[in-house]
Amino acid sequence: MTTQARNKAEREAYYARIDKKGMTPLWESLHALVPTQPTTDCRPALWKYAAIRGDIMDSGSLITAEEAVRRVLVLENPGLRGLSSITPTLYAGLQLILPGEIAPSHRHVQSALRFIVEGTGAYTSVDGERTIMHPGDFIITPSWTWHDHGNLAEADGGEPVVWLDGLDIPFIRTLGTGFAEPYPEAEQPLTRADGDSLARYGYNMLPVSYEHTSKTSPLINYPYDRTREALDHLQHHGEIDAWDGVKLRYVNPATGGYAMPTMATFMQYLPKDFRGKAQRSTDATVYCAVEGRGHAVIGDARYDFEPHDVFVVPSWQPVQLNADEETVLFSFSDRPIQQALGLLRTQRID
Ligand code: GTQ
Repeated sequence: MTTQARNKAEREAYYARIDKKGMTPLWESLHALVPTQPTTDCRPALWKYAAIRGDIMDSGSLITAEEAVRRVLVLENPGLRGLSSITPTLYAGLQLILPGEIAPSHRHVQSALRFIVEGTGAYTSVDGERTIMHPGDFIITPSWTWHDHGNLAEADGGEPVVWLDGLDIPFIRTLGTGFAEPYPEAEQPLTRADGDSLARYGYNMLPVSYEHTSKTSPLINYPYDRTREALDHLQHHGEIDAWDGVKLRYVNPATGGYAMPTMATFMQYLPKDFRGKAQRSTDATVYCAVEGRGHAVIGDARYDFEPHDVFVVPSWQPVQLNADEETVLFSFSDRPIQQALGLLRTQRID
């Protein structure tokens, strides 16, 4: 036996011995554990809405919202199958609610965002306030607040409504801090008028007595018509950034920080024929196309998107956004977590 083979056999025997005692040698995995740059199981992926819309609608005849509690098709990253994760820290799913249905009230530590994809007539109630959903609205369910969803009866103009859920489920699972409980009734009582939080917090003013204690924005709905108006004004009169087009960040009006403590949300406008420069960042990002069409180049693969399509860009993979028509993209990531911990890195390439 060569010295090398003897060493190898000796080491394997040693590893087997310490394995039985719950130990493993660092030197065999050091470089994988502490990589020179991010390595991740998260892969670029695209869900074409046209290809999955039928499956979402089929779920409506398979199970009621009440029985399902939340009737959602989870978008699983192909590199993270079985983990209900679209990125290592974030969960995304498409939720369906039919006219007349109620998704019963509950609360949980996980924060949720809703980005409305199609349909009108549905609503969500958060902490005693009901807000009607419109396509393109960004709606917040803060950690540990009661929330139930409903949809007006067909006679009142209700139609199937689908929205994209974004939650910090994998992150909370990693921390081991998840608690949840059902509300004793299907719906919580409404204690505030529709539009209450918008009037209080959504007009660049705050009630004089307001003191912010929550980590989450007090505004529950950021309506699309206003977001769109801001983007439109800026694309006419402002600068078009060569990487991002016109990109706005949703804020907590009481702090100027992100609207939610664990998830950052953005909306951006790309002009027709925009060819974005490449960039990368350590926050894996989920995009949902709202208007227009175009393609993202992630690494060296091309992903063509149109309205309602969802795609994900993993940590540190170069991405370029391109538009063939005037395009609007919603996106979210765990950027607030990374920034709070001093971990975020971003790089504009070119
Ligand atoms: O609407 O409360 O997609 O609790 C996953 C878990 C939605 C919700 C999801 C949830 C919800």
